[in-house]
Amino acid sequence: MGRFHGRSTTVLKPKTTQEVSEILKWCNERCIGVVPQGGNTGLVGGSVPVDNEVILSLANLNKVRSFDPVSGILVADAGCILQMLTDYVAPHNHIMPIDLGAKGSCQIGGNVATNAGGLRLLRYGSLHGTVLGLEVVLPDGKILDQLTTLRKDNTGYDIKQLFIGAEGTLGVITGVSILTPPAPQASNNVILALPSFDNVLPLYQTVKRQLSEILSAFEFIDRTAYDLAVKHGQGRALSDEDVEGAECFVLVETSGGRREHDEEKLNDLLELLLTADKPLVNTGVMAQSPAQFSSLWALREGVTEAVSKEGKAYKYDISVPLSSFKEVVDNTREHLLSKGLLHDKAVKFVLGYGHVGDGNLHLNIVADSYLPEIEEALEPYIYEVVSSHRGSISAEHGIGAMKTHALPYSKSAISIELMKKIKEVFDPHGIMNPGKVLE
Ligand code: FAD
Ligand code: 2HG
Ligand code: ZN
Repeated sequence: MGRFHGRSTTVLKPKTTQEVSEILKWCNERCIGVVPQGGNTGLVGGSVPVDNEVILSLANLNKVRSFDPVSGILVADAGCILQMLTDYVAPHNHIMPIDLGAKGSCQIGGNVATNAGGLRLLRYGSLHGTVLGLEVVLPDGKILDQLTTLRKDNTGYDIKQLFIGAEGTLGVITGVSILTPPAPQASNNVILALPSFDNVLPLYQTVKRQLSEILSAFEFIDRTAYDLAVKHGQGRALSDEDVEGAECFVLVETSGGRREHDEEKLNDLLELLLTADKPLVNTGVMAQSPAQFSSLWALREGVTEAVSKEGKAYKYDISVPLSSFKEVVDNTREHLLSKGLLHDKAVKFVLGYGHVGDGNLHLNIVADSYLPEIEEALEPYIYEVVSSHRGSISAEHGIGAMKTHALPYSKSAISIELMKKIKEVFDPHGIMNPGKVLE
């Protein structure tokens, strides 16, 4: 993101869990801070040092340990890249339960450490459910082996859950055991152009009702996000006719057992939508080939990349009620306008996109450069809006270095006190990813 910088001089790239253990033991004895680094794709500065910590890269811990094609349980080193694991399980007709735009660079350990959500959460749930076990090196060098492959294990506190989403502040994840679902026999997608954001909620209800068990994604991009994706070559643009009058777009994906059955359901849905007295959508473009399927996805997945090509982005990854997605984006735009910061005055675009099915809005503010006056206009303004909805200031990207000061907007004083006590138990010398999550 070009927003966070440290001044570390040392990157260590261990090849084994034992080496990770020796590094942490050595650093712990000398109270030297350590920043675990996966694919470095995180969006809140979590993998970047704040000072001169040692960077511990997991890139060389990158082997699959085992895969059971019957249960679908995969055990892999934390440094395995997500796309590599997807390719590994594909010939066995399985898929990873998580998918995200950064799949070509992010690592499974980084995904677990951030509890990444992504594009398949609607169907396969969060990593808190699909991760069955972890191997973690604790700050004092002890190796916590909880790398089980059990579906059921109610033997007291489930300690591995604490590391899922801890962003490297409690220990270094070195191995992950994860349940991979069977690959759907048929996948399809369609992009729907909507005349108004007000139609998104009724559309979601209709789509859920019509597609039921085959619905696997329901993703939203507003017009600004779509235009930026197209401008920066993400996916293939729809025709002028298809986008005319569209205020926003929804990408619907189906994953089912039989192509004809799923296509029939999708076609019925489109017919219902387009022939209604007051149609919820202007038009719908259904993928006709695997290439088009990927291209439609690229329009949605490519927004982050398009935004970073356009300028410097302030990213707010928030959970708010679905009904207020547009209001939050529009009000932020108005707010920046009232401060004289919009358009030729530093901020170029305010856009919204995200995971409708998960109630997760990505509010991005794109500027020519990072400026203190923009940040002052955005914070605490946005956090107060989120808090007024009893929402979350970080739906899926984590707290990292970016949001430590804002944690009280989403967590009570008692929760933060307990988090600090947990941190103290695992990491009394405070060497693990200092300055992240907790101030
Ligand atoms: P890094 O960025 O290297 O690290 C992230 C955090 O985890 C840091 O705090 C780091 O210290 C810690 N960490 C990394 N590895 C370990 C380890 N082995 N043990 C302990 N701690 C560790 N996120 C979503 O939730 N959903 C999305 O849809 C999504 N899409 C994205 C799309 C793009 C194009 C990009 C660039 C990012 C996206 N993200 C998304 C952000 C997401 O958090 C990361 O992509 C991913 O989960 C981080 O993995 P990583 O290996 O790059 O971790
Ligand atoms: C997505 O859903 C990611 O595309 C990234 O979570 C969101 O860049 C962002 O703000
Ligand atoms: Zn997201």
